[in-house]
Amino acid sequence: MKDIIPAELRPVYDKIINYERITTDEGLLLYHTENPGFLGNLADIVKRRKNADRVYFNRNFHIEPTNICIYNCEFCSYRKPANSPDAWNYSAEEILDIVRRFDDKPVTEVHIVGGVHPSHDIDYYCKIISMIRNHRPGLHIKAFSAIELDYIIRKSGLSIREGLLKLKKNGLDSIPGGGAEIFDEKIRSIICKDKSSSEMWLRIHEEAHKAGILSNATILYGHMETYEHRIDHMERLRNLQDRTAGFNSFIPLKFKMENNRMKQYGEVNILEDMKNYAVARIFLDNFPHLKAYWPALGKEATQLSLSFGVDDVDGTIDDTTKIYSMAGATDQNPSMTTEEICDLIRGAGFNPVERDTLYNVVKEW
Ligand code: V47
Repeated sequence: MKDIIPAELRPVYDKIINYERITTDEGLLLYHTENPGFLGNLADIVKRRKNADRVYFNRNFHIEPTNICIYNCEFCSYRKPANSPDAWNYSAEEILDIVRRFDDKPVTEVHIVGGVHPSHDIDYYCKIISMIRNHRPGLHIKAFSAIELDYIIRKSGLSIREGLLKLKKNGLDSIPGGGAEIFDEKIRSIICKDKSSSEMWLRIHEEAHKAGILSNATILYGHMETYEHRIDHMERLRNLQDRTAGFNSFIPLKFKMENNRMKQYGEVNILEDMKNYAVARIFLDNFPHLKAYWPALGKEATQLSLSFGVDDVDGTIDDTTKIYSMAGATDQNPSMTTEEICDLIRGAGFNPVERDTLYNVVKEW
């Protein structure tokens, strides 16, 4: 492999091979390389050190309590005005009915994320999770983005720590990675101007980690941001992870352009997606897992991503999320059986491992 390394990348290559952390400038150098195969090989080395030839998935479903939202992000295809015939806002009982539909299925996780509804508060959120907890105690509740948490905790008058502990007491197990978008303040002020700040997103995750609640992190890439912005985003995450070690996985989310106000940016091509996974895997040396969220990326690109550092494809989903279908994703009713996921993973030369949310092994398939 050494013979085919582009000259300008030799020092970075040596660092990676020697388990050394790369700098932001070196991360940028990787983004600018025109040799995706080389990047894939490097990311694969890093991935195998962490996860050998395992690729993880889980059996999960989503609940999206509402698509009414006080924020109006430019990239969002999911939000609807409260008076729209396409708007919804479920009661806690309706949410429990969704959970009941999975009573006879071996799911291990419910993922709950929605809009920031103006009338929701911490008591509504606590009610949802305590009803689910009582109904199905073994189900892991991964719920509420930092954006929803910021709103309901601020409204409650509690400190972030107190709010998180109250939710934890009612059954919250972990926090998903949504709402991070792009941390760069200038880009954030253009694509989601009134949303919680980057500082607040990072603070909520830090407080969660300190309170014993693990979480994920995302980036929304492939629109108006530059490589510098992506590296800056990942550096802020890497710094936080150095302090807390509370992130499980990093999930790059490719911008999808349908039915939102950012269509003019188009969508990046598959090589750019793969390059982004590879650089993320190499740069985020303290993140145990890198996830390709298949409902957003599509099944074939997800399979390819396994050769670019990805070790997790998320879950069975069972047609329970609309965020990406509304933004034009290929899979309009995303659902995969366990067998289909295992075939996808094996087809790329890896061993499928069913995990729970915290990456404990449920079954090696
Ligand atoms: O924060 C919204 C993104 C996120 C679009 O933690 C869009 O396991 C692309 O965070 N194009 C929500 N992206 C989804 C999310 C997530 C998904 C799967 C797993 C986990 C996890 C978290 O979706 C939002 C936003 O960044 N998003 N609209 C769009 N048009």
